[in-house]
Amino acid sequence: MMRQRRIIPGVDPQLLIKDAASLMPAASRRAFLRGAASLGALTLLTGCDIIDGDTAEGVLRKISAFNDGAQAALFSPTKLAPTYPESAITRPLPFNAYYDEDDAPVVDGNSYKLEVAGLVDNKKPWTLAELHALPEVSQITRHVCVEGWSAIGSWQGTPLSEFLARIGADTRAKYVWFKCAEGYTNTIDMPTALHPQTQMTFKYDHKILPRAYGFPMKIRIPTKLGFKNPKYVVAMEVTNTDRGGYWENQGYNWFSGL
Ligand SMILES: Nc1nc2c(c(=O)[nH]1)N[C@H]1C(S)=C(S)[C@@H](COP(=O)(O)O)O[C@H]1N2
Ligand SMILES: [Mo]
Repeated sequence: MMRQRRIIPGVDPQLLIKDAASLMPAASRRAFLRGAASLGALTLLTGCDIIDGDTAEGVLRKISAFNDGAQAALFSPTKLAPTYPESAITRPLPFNAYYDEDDAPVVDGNSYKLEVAGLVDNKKPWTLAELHALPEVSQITRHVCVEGWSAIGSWQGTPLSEFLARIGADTRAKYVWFKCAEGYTNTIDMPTALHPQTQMTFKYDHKILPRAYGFPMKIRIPTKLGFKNPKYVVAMEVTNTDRGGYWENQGYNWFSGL
C-alpha cells in the first residue's frame, strides 16, 4: 500500500473508475482501460485534482463533457505531454515515496557515481560533475500519481536519449532498468526512454534537485504515472530482460502511461 491514500471520501475508487470509463467516448475509453485505468489517470483526464473538493458527480460530469480527439491523444506514446507556464507550478510540489520524507535516502554527491551496465559501448561510471556538464533542457509538466493526486513541477536535466547516445546504448534493446539508492527499481520500455520529454533530471525549479525529489538524479517521464519516475537513481542497465520494478512487481500496471 502506498504511504498516502487520497480518495474522495466515501467513494469506492474502482466504481468511480468504472463509471468514468463508461461515460468516455469510445476511443478514449479503450486507451484508458488499456493503460492505467486509475485515479491518477482520471485526475489527468479531468484536468483537476479529484481529491481537492471535487465530488464523484463532478468528476463524472467533466468526463461526459470530453472532447474525444483531445483526450485520446493524451494516451498516445508518441505524443508530447502538455506543458505549462511558470505560474501553474504547484508550490510546494508534494513529496511521495513508500516511506516518510525523513527516511528518504541521503546520497553523497561527492562520491556518487552513476553505474551504467548492459547493452552499451561504454560502461564507465559517471560522476556528478560529468553529468552536470551535459546539455540542459527544462520542462514544466504535470506529475500524476496513481493514488489520485497530481501536481505541476519544473524539472531541468538532459534528455535521456542524449545520455543513451553518449554511452553508445543499443537502442534496439527493449528496456532500460533503473536502480535507486534505497532499493527502489523501475523498468521502462525503450520508446519511453527515447521519448523527447523523458529527462535525466538534476534540478528542480532551476536549483540542484533537493533530497526530497531524488538527489542527485531522477528520471522524469511526464507521459507516465509518478511511480514510473525513479528518484535517487544510482544505476541503469540497457537490457532485453524485463526486470520489473518495485510497484510493478506488486501488481501495478506495467505500462502506466497517461
Ligand atoms: N527511489 C524512489 N523513486 C520513486 C518513489 C520511491 O518510493 N522511491 N516513489 C514514486 C512515486 S509513487 C511518486 S508519486 C514519485 C514522487 O515524486 P516526488 O516526491 O518528486 O513528487 O516518485 C516515484 N519515484
Ligand atoms: Mo506515485
